[in-house]
Amino acid sequence: MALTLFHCHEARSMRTLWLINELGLDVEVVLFAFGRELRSDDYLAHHPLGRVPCLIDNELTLFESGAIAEYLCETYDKGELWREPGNLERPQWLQWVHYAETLTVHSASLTQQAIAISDPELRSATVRKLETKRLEKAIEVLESHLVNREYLLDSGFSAADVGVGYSLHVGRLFTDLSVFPKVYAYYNRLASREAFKQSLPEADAPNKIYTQDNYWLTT
Ligand SMILES: N[C@@H](CCC(=O)N[C@@H](CS)C(=O)NCC(=O)O)C(=O)O
Repeated sequence: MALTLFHCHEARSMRTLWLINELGLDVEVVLFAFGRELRSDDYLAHHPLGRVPCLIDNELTLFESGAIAEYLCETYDKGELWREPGNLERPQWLQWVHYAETLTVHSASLTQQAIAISDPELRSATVRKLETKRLEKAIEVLESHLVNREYLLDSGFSAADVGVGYSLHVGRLFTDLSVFPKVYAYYNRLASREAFKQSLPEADAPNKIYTQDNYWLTT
């Protein structure tokens, strides 16, 4: 088997796993608990920051989910998920593949505030409010873009939807997506895909980062 993916349930590595599943590739998934396990010397030899995703393809090691998406598409896609250089939609494809991170940085910060910082005294209501607002602003951009569109590109589903779809999967835990009807329908369209479902943990899987239905009504 050529591909190995280092993964934590519903972390950004889900973006990579989902794309691999869309591409129908074989992969060995090495699953970590989200936390200290990522800082072992063995893993730091692959990813210098001890984060996920990290993908190994034979001699090649890559970390950074947007770059991994580009690499997987240009190496393994038969033309459906990729928009190759020269394709008229290439610039838009690149923009949305990487816009996924514009969304996810806010959810990552909110994850830190609501989950990773276990002592409530150390959490910041101000950071939480600010990051929620910034996440919502970034979702508003999608809401406008998705008027009369089913997917980010006019030509249809692509790896950009995988990247952004993952961001919404986590973003919906921190703000009510139904407030954005186009985005809500778009997320549900993506979440009904088999490859998406295959990338989710089992309901009772151990070591999940997110164990509540959402974090915007509580704490
Ligand atoms: N921009 C990077 C971010 C990678 C990242 O920060 N991953 C998080 C999971 S969503 C992580 O591994 N965090 C563990 C930690 O910070 O200790 C990417 O998209 O690959």
